[in-house]
Amino acid sequence: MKMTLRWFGSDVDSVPLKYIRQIPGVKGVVTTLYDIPAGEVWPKERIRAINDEVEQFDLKILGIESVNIHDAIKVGLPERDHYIENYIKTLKNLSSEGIHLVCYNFMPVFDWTRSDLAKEREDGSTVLSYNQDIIDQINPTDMFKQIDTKSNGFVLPGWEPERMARIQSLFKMYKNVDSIKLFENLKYFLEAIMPTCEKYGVKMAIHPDDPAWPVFDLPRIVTDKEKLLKIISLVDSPYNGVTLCTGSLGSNPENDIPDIIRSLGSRIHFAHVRNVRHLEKGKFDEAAHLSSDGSLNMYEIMKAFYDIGFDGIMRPDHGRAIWDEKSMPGYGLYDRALGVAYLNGLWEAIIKQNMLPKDSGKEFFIHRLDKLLVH
Ligand SMILES: [Mn+2]
Repeated sequence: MKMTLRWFGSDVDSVPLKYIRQIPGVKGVVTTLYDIPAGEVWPKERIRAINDEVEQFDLKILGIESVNIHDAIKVGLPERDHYIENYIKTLKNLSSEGIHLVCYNFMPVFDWTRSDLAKEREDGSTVLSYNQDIIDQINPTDMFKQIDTKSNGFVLPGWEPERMARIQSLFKMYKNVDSIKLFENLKYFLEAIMPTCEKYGVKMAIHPDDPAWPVFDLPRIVTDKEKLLKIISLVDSPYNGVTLCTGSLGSNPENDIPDIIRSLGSRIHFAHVRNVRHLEKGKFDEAAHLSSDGSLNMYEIMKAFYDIGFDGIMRPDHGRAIWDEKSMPGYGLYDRALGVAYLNGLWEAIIKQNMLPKDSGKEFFIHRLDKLLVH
């Protein structure tokens, strides 16, 4: 397992690489070229420049989150082939610069959705929160305004102003796209890019929808075990994989996360690990990573990753806002660094517990340790 932190680039992120390097066990970042619109080719020089910047701090770019998918691909418009071609060029450019993991999502119109970006908790920290009753009462444009005014001045991924300016036309575009159509369009996209992924060794990792149910009557197809298994079977290639986001899938209490991890096994290429606190149906707050602070059993989740021999990229996900830090909501340094320390602690304990002499030979354990330990 390789522990990383998400980093949005020095122009955007409040957390400098210098600090990320000082978090114990973090050897890399996952990042993006925030200013390149979906559908355009990422130039090699830009990828090389951000790589050089990260390497100056003894870190590596271990994945991209995200290379966004143009709406024409998700909707299935005739011009999708052009945008798929561009996507393929970007994948080639990334691999030539040594980057072999790409996270993406296939959500119509909105990326993640929350009703509150700074809900105050009893200890004075704030968290992102979701309340279906509030979402049901507002229209998407007002929703954007609300999110924009509470984002501490940061542009949030998936909520870019230029995208939101087109919100009415985006809704129109998706008018005839139901979940069946969305699956078909995803299959078309995957079939087109997989030969390139296989040739250049780029692992694709689709991110679950957040929350894990339809929002504003838009279809959502990355929400539970059944659908995730369907997605990895759309093209049965090891490069067609998943970002296992415990918080997004965990927004629905019916999702059994350890079971989903074991079912997907080696098709999980990227792990987002965080906790959520379930409230009533359709309502949840984000939480600290610690199991007892939320509703998910983080030990069981990390144990499931261990059991599948997970040796991919992991990162803590959204943290609370604590200690008066001002950052993009969910993406401060402090609580995510606490999350890293906690997850690494669980991981070390699980590995060492499973090293106790058993029937398996010493060689097996050394091999497994080398593969699994944070290093
Ligand atoms: Mn996530």
